[in-house]
Amino acid sequence: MKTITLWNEGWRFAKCPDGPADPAAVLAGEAVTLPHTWYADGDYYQGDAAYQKSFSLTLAPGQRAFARFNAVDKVCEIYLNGKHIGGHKGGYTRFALELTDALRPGENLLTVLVNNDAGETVSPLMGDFASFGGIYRDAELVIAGPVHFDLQYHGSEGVLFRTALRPDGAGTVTCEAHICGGPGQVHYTLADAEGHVVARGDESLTLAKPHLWNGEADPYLYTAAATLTVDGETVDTVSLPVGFRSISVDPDRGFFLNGQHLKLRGVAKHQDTAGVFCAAGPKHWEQDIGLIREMGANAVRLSHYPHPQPVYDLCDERGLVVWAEIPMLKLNETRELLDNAKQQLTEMILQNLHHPSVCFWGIQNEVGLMGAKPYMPGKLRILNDLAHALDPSRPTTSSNCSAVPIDSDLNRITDVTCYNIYYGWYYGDMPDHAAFLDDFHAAHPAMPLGISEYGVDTNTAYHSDAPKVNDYTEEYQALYHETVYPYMAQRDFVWGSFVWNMFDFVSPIRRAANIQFRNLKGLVTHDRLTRKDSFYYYKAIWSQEPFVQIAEKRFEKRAAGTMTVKVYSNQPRVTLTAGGRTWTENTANGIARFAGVPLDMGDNTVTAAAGDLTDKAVFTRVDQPEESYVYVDNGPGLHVRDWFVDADEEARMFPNDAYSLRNTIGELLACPAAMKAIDTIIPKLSKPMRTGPDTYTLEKAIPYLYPDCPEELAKALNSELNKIPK
Ligand code: GCB
Repeated sequence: MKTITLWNEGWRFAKCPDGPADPAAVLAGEAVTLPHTWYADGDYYQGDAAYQKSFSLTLAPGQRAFARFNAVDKVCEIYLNGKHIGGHKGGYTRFALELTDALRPGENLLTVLVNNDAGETVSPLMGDFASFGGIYRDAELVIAGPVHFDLQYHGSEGVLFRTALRPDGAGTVTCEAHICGGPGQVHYTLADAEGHVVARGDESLTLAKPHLWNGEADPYLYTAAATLTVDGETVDTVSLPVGFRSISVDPDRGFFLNGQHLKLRGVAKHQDTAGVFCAAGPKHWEQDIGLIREMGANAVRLSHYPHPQPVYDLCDERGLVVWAEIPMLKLNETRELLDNAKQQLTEMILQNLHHPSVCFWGIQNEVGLMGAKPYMPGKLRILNDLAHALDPSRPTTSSNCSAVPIDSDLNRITDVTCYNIYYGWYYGDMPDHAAFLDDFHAAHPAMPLGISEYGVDTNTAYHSDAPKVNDYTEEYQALYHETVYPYMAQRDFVWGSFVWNMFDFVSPIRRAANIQFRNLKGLVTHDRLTRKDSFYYYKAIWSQEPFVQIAEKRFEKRAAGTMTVKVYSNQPRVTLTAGGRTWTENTANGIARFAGVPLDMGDNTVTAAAGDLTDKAVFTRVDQPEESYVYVDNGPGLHVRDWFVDADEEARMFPNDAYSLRNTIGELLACPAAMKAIDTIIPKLSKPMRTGPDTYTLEKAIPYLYPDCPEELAKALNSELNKIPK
């Protein structure tokens, strides 16, 4: 029988800035326990590193040993006793390598050389998140008998279970076993949630009346098991959770689960959590999925890469509809990159196709960010066809961005398509959502449209009673979500929407709102300790669990004599008590608003009640507006865009010894060659540059001087400036 042992203890680790370590030599490194990442805020090391583990292992005759890694970020080569035993390219999927032939009696030395450089051939090549680096999910030692299910089959368990519903309502499980080491007999069983075996078979399983997996309403799971026997003796088993459900997406009416319409109320999430970053574990995953369910979301986009297996398990158990995707965020012309994308897509699908929660395979996110290139559709079609070939049962999806016009071919590749839209944040105004959705639907009446991202950054320290774009206040984030979500909710043709993002997450290139290295679009902070006001907005309109929550509690100090108290609740009416007076209001769009509530100097306790539910807040009247609530941005404009450039590209684009957009306007005005380049490439800039303040860098000033400046033009100008030595 196969034994699987966690192999997380007893590793040594070292960064290797001078190049890969000698895999045959003992590593002088620090002792670490897996899961482990070398990422630290402010120390985003991208390069070579090594892990090493000494162990002894004696195998019985015929036994085989494997090292299995649930993820190594991002590329690794693995050696046993100095002998190369294999490698893996891609930081988010599982793989196993055989140790057997390189094992020796006594002590063995396993060396994992890891590299997390951006590179040009292994996705992701860029992104608004970290390639953290490390063996950051569990490692396992697997000892198998001579005949076993092939755990090297694209990192799967060696057995694939594909569930389907027949038109007569019967459930089927098509089983596909990959056996190593010789012939064997495979027998399959299906057990219900109580563990009773309800179907048996040698190739497939059939159940006349399956209990359906029905999302949050009833996430019912079965367990499918495969038993491998040789001469009547059991030599291997694999069991995986499965579920029976049907899904479809209609371009006019949206998503259907088991024939019933289900509007997908989604959020997106990255895998990192404060303190441990990507090396999160079960308690973090439980907490995250718990918060998503508490808010009442019924769908999650597990972005921008495959997440740990237990997270998909939790989604199965909690009834969340999952969008799973590969880390394809920049698509170049190289053959290697496409081959690697195919490998990562194959691994994602074959490792996850048993999960009933997974309903969409995402093949790309914003590859057209810098403009769709003619080679892109062909390459994406290859990925789309591969996804269909591996799993015809699920729709493929993709996310485009504002740089991709509605009529682009990139909107004609996957079964359903989506946009990441940021009207009211990076560009445009909040009401622009309506026209965009309607225009897309009119142009593509047969293409189901979803919104794969929308959101704004906020630092919960900042507050305003007149919130506006780019002020990073908690109140602007709330206003934005309250305003824009109804545009999507009211349109049946929008099959789903996914808030960007459920949690603040690490982005090493961000500096906005005085919090470094974070994208702050979360509804919950990175440490999961603070639910921002917007969280309660969604809870009010999505969750069935009765609650009442006074908004703006962190906006405690008030300088005016009255305030509008906003209360989020999923109850029809809310009563507010303050200063001995009482008001009652109906809720609309999850909000009850009480205008003109008087505030006395000092503390004012306000109580909101709906039935038995109550919530309390204290607002303190002060003489002067609280200065710390205002974000002072000493370089306005570009923070919100600066992730468009990744760290490597950044070093190339902004060299120290030549001019670039990072020079101040004053420096550029003083350099005739630079001004000649500006007058030639973006003549629109030259007048406002001469008349406005000259202390900002041109990069930060462009959105003000020429708000619609095409990114391509700015890049072209930057390249010309780079030719002028300082
Ligand atoms: C996007 C990207 C996502 C970013 C997000 C943002 O469109 O797909 O990775 O994090 O925008 O916050 O700018």
